[in-house]
Amino acid sequence: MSKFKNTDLLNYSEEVLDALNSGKPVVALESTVISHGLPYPDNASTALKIEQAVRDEGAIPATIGIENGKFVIGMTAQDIDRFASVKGIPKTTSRDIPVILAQRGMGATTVASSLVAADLAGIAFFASAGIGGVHRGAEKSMDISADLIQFTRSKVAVVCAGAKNILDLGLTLEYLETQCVPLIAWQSDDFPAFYCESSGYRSPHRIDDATQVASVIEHHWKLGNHSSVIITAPVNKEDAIDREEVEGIIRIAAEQAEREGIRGPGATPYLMRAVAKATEGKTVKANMSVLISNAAVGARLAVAHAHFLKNGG
Ligand code: PSU
Ligand code: MN
Repeated sequence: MSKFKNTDLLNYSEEVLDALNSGKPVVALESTVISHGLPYPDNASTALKIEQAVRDEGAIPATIGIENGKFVIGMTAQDIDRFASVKGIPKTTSRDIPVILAQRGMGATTVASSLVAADLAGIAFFASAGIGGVHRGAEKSMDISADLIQFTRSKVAVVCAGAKNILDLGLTLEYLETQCVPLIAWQSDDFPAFYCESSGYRSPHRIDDATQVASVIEHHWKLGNHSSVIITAPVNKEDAIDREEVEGIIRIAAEQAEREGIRGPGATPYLMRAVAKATEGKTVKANMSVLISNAAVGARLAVAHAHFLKNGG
């Protein structure tokens, strides 16, 4: 018998279940980035490299998706190839989960829905490159990613490179503050902007020591919060893109989205594609680099957290 909840909804890989039962560090990973974030076959090869980066740091990867009425907690290479190549897998955010489960279809999990699964599965860490946020013009469109709301509900440490500056990062930071979500910049001063090293905004906290990050996470949970702690790590310097360089491109893409009436769940994929096209793939390369480097940071912190717990917290 597993010590975890609602296991009838969870289809664990043997490796992930073994790791969780023996207190080994596990890092949950999303699948929207596979099914919607990058073109095939780059998406499949990147997902495998992300998993390898987690293993290289001594943790076990658990790529998450939905299939056959259950969350997949730990995809095989064949699962990853299926999520990368099958057309029309719906982008599944938190509110879509019950529908996709009931219909027993495939679902590519976003940051938000992956956190729902990780929390149920008993996985303490999740890593991705870019979280959703408050969209530019949200004062009119009210487009605020469900990722931000889910952070207030899921007890998971989230390692990311901040959010893309297709969003309003100032408002995103305000929202996280209002919602009491701790935000820490790992070994840097600023809130990063995905493939840009800095968003231009300072992070409220900087921590350079992995054990201290583990301690912050445990303090947050000991305080009774059933919510996330966000830890940001910037893209590697050599793959970083200049903020000014993308700003003009984003402006044009956002105006075009507005003209074409692109709203709702299609907005983020639309903007990401438009920016990738306008930078002739430069952002795609940076995208892959930051996905891999963030997974490595997530794994390193998950390893430190597991040690911290073994040493009595
Ligand atoms: N940002 C990226 N790449 C992505 C996403 C965001 O740079 O692939 C995906 C993530 O799965 C994230 C989701 O959770 O988009 C947010 O979508 P929305 O803004 O519709 O909530
Ligand atoms: Mn949205």
